[in-house]
Amino acid sequence: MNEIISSFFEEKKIEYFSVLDYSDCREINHGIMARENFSPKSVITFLIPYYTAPVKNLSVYAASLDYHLIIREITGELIALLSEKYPRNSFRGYGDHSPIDERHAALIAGLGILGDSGLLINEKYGTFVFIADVVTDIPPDELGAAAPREVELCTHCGACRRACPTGILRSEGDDCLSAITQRKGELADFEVEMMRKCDTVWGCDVCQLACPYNREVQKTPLEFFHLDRIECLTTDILESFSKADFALRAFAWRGRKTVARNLEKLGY
Ligand code: B12
Ligand code: SF4
Ligand code: SF4
Repeated sequence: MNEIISSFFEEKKIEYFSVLDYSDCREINHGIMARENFSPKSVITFLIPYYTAPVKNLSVYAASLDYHLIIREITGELIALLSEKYPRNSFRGYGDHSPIDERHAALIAGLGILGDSGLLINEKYGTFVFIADVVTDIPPDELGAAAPREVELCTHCGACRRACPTGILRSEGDDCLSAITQRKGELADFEVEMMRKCDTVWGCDVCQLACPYNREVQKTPLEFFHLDRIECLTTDILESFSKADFALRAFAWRGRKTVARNLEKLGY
């Protein structure tokens, strides 16, 4: 492993990272690299643990400030550092909008195992990790890339499948509750009822909370996630947000209307 990369992550308190050959990754958005006229050769993949504490009516991730902010900060700093050493090379940082399947990359990098919940499970932080990546045209051997590993699977205990409110994990439902809470426009009565039952106005953590690998999940060492947490989102809190405050939240990308609708439907 390249020394610059290892010491950078150590300083940032990021314990799980690896370098992969881009060709070992699974491209899910073929357009991105072509549009940018960029020929990727390596991927630096890493985990951002985010568990803080239980939250009342939100997914744990949505209680903290928008995780894209910290992903942008970390990938930006890493890119600046690498650009000094490799001035002729190009870099792109991603988290969510990556050209590759981020779970697949983290899995073949050995950063965790694949759960039946569809999520990557890390040995220390359970499923409560975001996956981020920096893609570059530096050849993989120069960065000390690891060979891809076999994907290891969870114990298939079935707890996540049984707990899933929509049945999507049992191939019975059409949509994940996380997606339902984020959908614009009208929601069907049964969808609102599911949100009420799971007490969520944004996201869904049901399969994660049922998973035995999350029983002793460690809190994130990253201060970012402990700052400005919302314990329970209400209409009053939402209305008190200035435009700038609202923009710092993970649910901001769908606009105020969608979140306000969910709060109103659940009587918050
Ligand atoms: C679109 C999307 C969603 C959609 C659709 C989810 C979905 N299941 O694809 C919605 C809005 C529903 C959603 C919800 C959530 N999401 Co989401 N989502 C994404 C996004 C942006 C793209 C996913 C995608 O389209 N993948 C491509 C499709 C084709 O892949 P797939 O078939 O679903 O993936 C499976 C295979 O690749 C398989 N697989 C992998 N390797 C191998 C190898 C072999 C040999 C085989 C056979 C299979 C296999 O594993 C994958 C998981 O089952 C990713 C970021 C990214 N760029 O990857 C985040 C991502 C997957 N989401 C994430 C999170 C945190 C969530 C939520 C927990 C948020 C919440 N609390 O509400 C929920 C969890 C829902 C769930 N149980 O999956 C994290 C997952 C982190 C982790 N620990 O795994 C990601 C990686 C974002 C990130 N940057 O960290 N999400
Ligand atoms: S996030 Fe919720 S609805 Fe989606 S798969 Fe997990 S338990 Fe099912
Ligand atoms: S709840 Fe059980 S089946 Fe589901 S991901 Fe966790 S270990 Fe796997």
